[in-house]
Amino acid sequence: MESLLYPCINACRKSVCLDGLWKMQFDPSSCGKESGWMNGLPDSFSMPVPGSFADLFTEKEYRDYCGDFWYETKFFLEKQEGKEIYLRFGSVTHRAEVYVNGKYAGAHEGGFTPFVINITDLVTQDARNRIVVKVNNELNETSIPCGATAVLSDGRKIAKPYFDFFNYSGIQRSVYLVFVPKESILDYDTVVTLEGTDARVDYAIQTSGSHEVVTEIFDRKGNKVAENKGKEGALFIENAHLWNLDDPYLYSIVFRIVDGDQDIDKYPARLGIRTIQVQGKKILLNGEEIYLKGYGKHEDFEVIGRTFNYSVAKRDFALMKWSGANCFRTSHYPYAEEWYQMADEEGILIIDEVPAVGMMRSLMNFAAAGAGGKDTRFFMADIVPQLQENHKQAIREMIQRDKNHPSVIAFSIFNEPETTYQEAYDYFKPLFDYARTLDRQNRPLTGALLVNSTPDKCCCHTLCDFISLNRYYGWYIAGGPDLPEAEKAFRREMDAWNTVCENKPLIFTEFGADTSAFEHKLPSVMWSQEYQNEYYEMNFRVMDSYDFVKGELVWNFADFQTTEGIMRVNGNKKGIFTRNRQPKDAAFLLKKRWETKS
Ligand code: CKU
Repeated sequence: MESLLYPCINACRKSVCLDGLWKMQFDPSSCGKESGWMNGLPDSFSMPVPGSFADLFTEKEYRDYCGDFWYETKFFLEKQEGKEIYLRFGSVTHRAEVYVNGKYAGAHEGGFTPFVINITDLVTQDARNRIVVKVNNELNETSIPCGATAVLSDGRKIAKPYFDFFNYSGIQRSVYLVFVPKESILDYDTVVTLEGTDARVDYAIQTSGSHEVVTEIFDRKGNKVAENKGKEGALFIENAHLWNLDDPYLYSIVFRIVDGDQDIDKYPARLGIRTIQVQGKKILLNGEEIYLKGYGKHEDFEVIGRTFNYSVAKRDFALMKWSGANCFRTSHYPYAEEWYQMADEEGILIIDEVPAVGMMRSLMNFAAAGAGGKDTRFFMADIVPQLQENHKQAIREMIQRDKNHPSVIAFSIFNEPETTYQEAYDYFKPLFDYARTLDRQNRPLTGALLVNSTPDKCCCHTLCDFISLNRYYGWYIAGGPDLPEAEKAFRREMDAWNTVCENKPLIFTEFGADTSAFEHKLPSVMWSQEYQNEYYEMNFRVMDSYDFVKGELVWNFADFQTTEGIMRVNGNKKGIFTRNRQPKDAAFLLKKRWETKS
């Protein structure tokens, strides 16, 4: 198996970060391969890695470039004794083909999860080595996320996403050389059970050999609190310090492969002692009911696009906490791993979403290629096998990467697909079943449902452990002066969910109104800050009247970049904060509500 463990440095392992200024070259006619670009790019410019290339250019055709493009870097490799050498990409959007010293090393489909390639036999030690990556950012109906690729009359390709965020692409997350012993730790799982004031931690470790494994847990002061031997077993912590929202206490868990008193390999990680369950209409964290408050987010910021930046992320966590939020959804793709590490530290919950967005043919998915008004069926026989394979892979990589974070409380398997035909159920049922086999913590699974996925018509909500709705009453439906009508329609729909939710919680994963940070108007009009407040007041009034509503994640944390179009004004403006992270009026309304709402 491929190990997706985050790189670390200790006596047994090493990692070298290859981030920096790489070379890049566009390949609009896809001639790079036959022209031998794997041996070096003939006419390149410099490009930061990690980075989303789009907003770094001043030329429109480069910002919107769609097709093949190549990256290259060189690194000096010191002499290594007895180590396997891997190349690890945090993400390459949407697909990559990797060459080392001119030779094919491996490929990966999917732009939001890491992949590793064993390059031990391809590199030369004590010498400089060349890495070349062919990247492609085209969308189609079997890619995750879904979309189409249009060809203009001059032959240029243009991405037509079936989703509402800019198709940022490139080598968007960090690249590492990872050096591990021949016999190494590949993966691990932990499952917490609370027994009174004590905790039981069941663990399972996968290694590439058969030597003994030792697992130890240390508290924050460095005292050893539990130890066990074997690849599977249980550890017991007396008087366990729980991981909670107001006190996100983290233990360290250290896995070692041992040979007598010698360590063959060692991998240290953080461990939060917490449980998460759905019980009847309740969501329980450590056995106590919680109400989810927070945001749907994006990885999106001025200039850097989707590149992870610690300072931006720190500011986002500060704003989330300031507003009284306790949760965010990684709409619409798994974020950089550092987001989850920070959420563990900050005590913020995450609903982790796979990039399955755009599985719908309609105008609402913002697709120029969409067939609005026609048959909206999406899961047709010609695309299902390939789509399902890509979707399965994205689920597997997300769960493998993120399963051990205490902050991750649920996995979202889709965002707003077509769900009103039996084909949709037949498509999703095996994916939910598959996800359940991957998560030993048996976390709740969900998926965000679009407005036409009503309780009577939706075939897929039965697959979800809690129901997640994206609803826009007062924006896409009956906005402005019709707001009272929106409230009535919203209540009618909620009355219908009431019967479905007799024994299941429901949360809102999206609701929001586009709002200009520069518009004020009394009385309000749509797009003004006053209207955003009235919109939220109405929505909260409705949500508060139904006891099965157990969470509200507003859309969106901040304004974000999208494809150009008549529905968007230099991006989506539903942010509670502007794109540069300053509050709109609604931020204060949310803060007032969330500081007391439980
Ligand atoms: C959001 C029709 C609802 C689509 N939903 C998905 C999300 O990605 C969009 O940004 C709504 C919106 O603002 O329209």
